[in-house]
Amino acid sequence: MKIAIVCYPTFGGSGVVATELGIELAKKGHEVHFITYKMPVRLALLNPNIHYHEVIVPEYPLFHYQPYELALSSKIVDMVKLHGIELLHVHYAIPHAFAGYMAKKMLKEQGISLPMVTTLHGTDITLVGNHPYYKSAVSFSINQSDAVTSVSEDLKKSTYELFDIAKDIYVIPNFIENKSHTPESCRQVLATKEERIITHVSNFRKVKRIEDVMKVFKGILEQQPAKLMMIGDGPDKIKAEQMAANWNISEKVIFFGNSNEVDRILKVSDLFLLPSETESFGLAALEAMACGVPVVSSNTGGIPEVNIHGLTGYLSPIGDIEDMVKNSLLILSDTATLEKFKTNAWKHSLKFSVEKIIPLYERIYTDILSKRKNIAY
Ligand code: GMT
Repeated sequence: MKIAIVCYPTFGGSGVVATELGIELAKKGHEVHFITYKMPVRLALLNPNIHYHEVIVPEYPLFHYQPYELALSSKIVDMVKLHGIELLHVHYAIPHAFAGYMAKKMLKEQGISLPMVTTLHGTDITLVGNHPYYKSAVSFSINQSDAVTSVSEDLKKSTYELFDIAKDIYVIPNFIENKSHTPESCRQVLATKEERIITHVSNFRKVKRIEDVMKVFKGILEQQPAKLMMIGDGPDKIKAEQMAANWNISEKVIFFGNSNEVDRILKVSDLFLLPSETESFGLAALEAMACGVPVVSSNTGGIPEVNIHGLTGYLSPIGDIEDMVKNSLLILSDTATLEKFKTNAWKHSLKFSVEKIIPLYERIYTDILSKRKNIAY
């Protein structure tokens, strides 16, 4: 199949899922065309089946807002015609599903049919899409998609509750490449033998409740020698740095920024913290589990579909620091328990392996392409 993928090419979960999906599809022999405003961060163009087309939005002083959707939909039209692309898969409804719909309409005028799959990732539904300024356009473009997928049962439920959706939504969870969870030798660089390594990875936005990460770590540190690895960058990072300084624990917290060595750090970690306000899936938690790291998280959104209470880690009510500290100490306090949680986390992550999940997307592509064959344009 010749598939175009539209996504946000940044460090966000939706961009990571879209990029990894494209890479896996290319490995399986599909021709994949990424259409984005920047090269996706995890994309390497070493596979001859992977193509990248940059969307350029010319700056024009008359426009207060540069019309990205217009440039994107034109680029989709041009690339579909040039490369004979058969199917469009947009990740994140805003504005990709809308731009995709416009491209579909333009192509239809020229006798070309372009089926579109829209994957909902969470923030496009629960945090942004539901805003009155966007709601009508988001509902419309979801309903105009040929197939709609969501990354968790919880997100599917919220989408039906928040929008007027007439389409079936298929749940296809986030996925992960199988990894060995054998610790690497960099452990001693990060912490002493006695210290447990606690890790958090995110874009440090308000929804991630970075202050809770810091408070939980402080609670753990009062009972147990530990170090905190903070990976990623975003608006609330400064707050975390200030909290560490105010509590005189700066030497116990390492800020890595947007590191390319996330897996290496995860593989030596003992616990992953994800106290988010909301999380449609929690890809970061799954990435930690795949490296053999148990998770202490909030029990919100789709997280309980990934982190299983008492097996792969623990779930607590949002903002319940005391409970999160208690749960962290339950996991960390003795080596046998920690090893049991680590193994469980790794084993459970296999449920979300690429081999299991990619065929679910392929099945949707095949279905909508075969339906297209029966439609006369
Ligand atoms: O979590 C973020 O801030 C990034 C966001 C995104 O839109 O890229 O992630 C969302 O999509 C991920 C991939 O499907 C999910 O694993 C995340 O849970 C989801 N984030 C939220 O719902 C807050």
